Amino acid sequence: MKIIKPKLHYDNMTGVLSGEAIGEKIARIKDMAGFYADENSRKRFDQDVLVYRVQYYSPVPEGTEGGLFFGNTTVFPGKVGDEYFMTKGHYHAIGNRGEYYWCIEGSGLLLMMDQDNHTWAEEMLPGSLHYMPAYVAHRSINVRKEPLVFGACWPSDAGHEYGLILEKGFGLRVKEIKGAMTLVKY
Ligand code: M6P
Ligand code: ZN
Repeated sequence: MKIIKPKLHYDNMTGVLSGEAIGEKIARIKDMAGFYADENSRKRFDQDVLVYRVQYYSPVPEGTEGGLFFGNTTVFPGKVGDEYFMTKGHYHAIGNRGEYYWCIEGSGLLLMMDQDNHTWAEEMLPGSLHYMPAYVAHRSINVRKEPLVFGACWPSDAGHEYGLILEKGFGLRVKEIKGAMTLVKY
């Protein structure tokens, strides 16, 4: 019997993937319109600055029922006004799909929000594992001066619903106020 060599490699220390069918998604300041409280500061920023980068393995086409995607996200350090760099945050387009995150490097907060806008935060630090239940929106925030790197695994038909986040916000914002990380209401 032929033993097949692995087609994919995952670096446990850095979360970096290599091999076939690996895609990349990047978000720059210009892609973040409407997500930060201070839209004027965002507009004044160098629009090409990277806020976060996602690298992910897609063994099946997006939208395939029963498949899984596996990736890593790096949220770079920085702030728009007094609000830390973060991912856009999303519900799943198919709401009853869950997801796992695990923190690899750096530290930050994972904000989660249910459908009634009830919002809570979990600390992300190397080794922390986070289960995001169905119907719960998720956003990660880098609250330090080093990159925040975390892994993720999600169903290939989950999809991303950003419209609702733009419309109703995320319950809480994470800002640096008088030098300290502070959670404030939207
Ligand atoms: C993780 C996964 C991806 C998501 C990415 C960035 O890698 O949850 O599905 O796209 O984080 O998050 P967002 O799409 O909310 O900006
Ligand atoms: Zn998700």
